[in-house]
Amino acid sequence: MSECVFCKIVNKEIPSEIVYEDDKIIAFKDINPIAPVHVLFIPKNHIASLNDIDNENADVISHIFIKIREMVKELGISDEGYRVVSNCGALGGQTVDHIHFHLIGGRQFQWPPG
Ligand code: DGP
Repeated sequence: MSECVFCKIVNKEIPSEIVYEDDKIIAFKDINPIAPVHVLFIPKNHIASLNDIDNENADVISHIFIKIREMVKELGISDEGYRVVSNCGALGGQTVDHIHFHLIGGRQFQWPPG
């Protein structure tokens, strides 16, 4: 059994607030939201980070971005703006080693990030 916390969410071994799911991906609310909208999109198959994207798994990554596009339209934040972030590795601030895309929105963000 996987020790990965996001694999456990995929397998429903731990609870989460799922907002979208299909056979390839799942999206759920971040446990520690930093904005009014904070949803994590992940592939169901374990991919560790951006460093592990290749020609074999690129389809699921593009699928995630199509679903993000659909969700921001549904949420009505597509015109006002939002941010999609994938932290990679220690310096990038990645704390869960299962690739994920943070969809954050509903407030003003600054640049550069800290
Ligand atoms: P990152 O720092 O980019 O690796 O972001 C990991 C995010 O995952 C962080 O914002 C908190 C969230 N997270 C960690 N564990 C859980 C969990 O068990 N459930 C949910 N819903 N989110 C989690």
